[in-house]
Amino acid sequence: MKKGVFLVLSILLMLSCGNLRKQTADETAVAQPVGPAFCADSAYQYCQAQCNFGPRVMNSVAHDQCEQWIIAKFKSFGMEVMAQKADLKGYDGTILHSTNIIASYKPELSERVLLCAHWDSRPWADNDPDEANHKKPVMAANDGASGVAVMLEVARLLSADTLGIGVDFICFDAEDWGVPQWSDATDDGNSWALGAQYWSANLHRKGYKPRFGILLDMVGGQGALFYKEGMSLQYASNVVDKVWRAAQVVGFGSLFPTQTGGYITDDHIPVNTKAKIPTIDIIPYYPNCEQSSFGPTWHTVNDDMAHIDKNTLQAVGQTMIQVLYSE
Ligand code: AHN
Ligand code: ZN
Repeated sequence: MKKGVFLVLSILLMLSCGNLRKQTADETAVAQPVGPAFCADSAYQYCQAQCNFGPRVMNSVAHDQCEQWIIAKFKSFGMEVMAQKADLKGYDGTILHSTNIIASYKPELSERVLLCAHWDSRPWADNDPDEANHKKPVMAANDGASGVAVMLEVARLLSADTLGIGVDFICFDAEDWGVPQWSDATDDGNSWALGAQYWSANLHRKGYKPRFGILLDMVGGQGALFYKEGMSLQYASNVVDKVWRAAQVVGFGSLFPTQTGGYITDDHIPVNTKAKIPTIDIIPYYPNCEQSSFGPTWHTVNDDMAHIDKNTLQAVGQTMIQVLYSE
């Protein structure tokens, strides 16, 4: 009898312990960082290398030289690279000789993720505090080079490691020929993201259908905070949740506030509406910046390497690694 009671108690204890352990495991089942370490020094150098060509303004020599450099770089990491050329018409009638650069990791796999960024520089620093700069080109270290730099570093890491899904890196051209503030033309939003608009209507592969897309826009600025972007929440809230959770897991939650920032017309809009790929925009939001909610250097002559922060590149880059290696 005594033995029987002990047995029952033991079983109850075991069950409760098992149960307890399981609950504890669930509650503390905090995801761990996965994948290789993102190297911000390397990404910084890729940013610098693009800037060394000068502003990569449409129809310029620097633009074409940088195009060849980006293509060669992705190829050196073993990616399959496609250059999608198109002559696009700017708001002012200028014919823009545009190239969307598409680099693919494991192109044979059907399960894929899309990373994208624009690579062209804005021809006019029309948001500069000094009006004398309004028609000068933007170096675009942040607004252009940073997104490509993060993608190149991710590509470098993939080439040295292995991942069970395919990844496409698309460098969109002609994003930043949007109606300048000094122009009389009306800005209906359509003058921006011309390369992304073209690609979304002319996919590089028939039936291309990645699981989701992530646009990297201005991901290297000092003091950048990546609030959730409003259009991304409307089109792909599950992707926003996934990315913001990943940022937290890799220790950069403080750079990814969970509140909503702005509602931005950017390359991800045609990718969502025309290509029907759920795609989010990682773009900074500065709630207290007088110059611009995109930050103090946005569309100014100060968008240069002196205002790039390796910590910002690290936060976004390691978050991308976390997202990809968690798929
Ligand atoms: C708007 O100004 C509404 N969108 C700007 C998108 C952009 C320009 N991203 C970088 N440069
Ligand atoms: Zn811009």
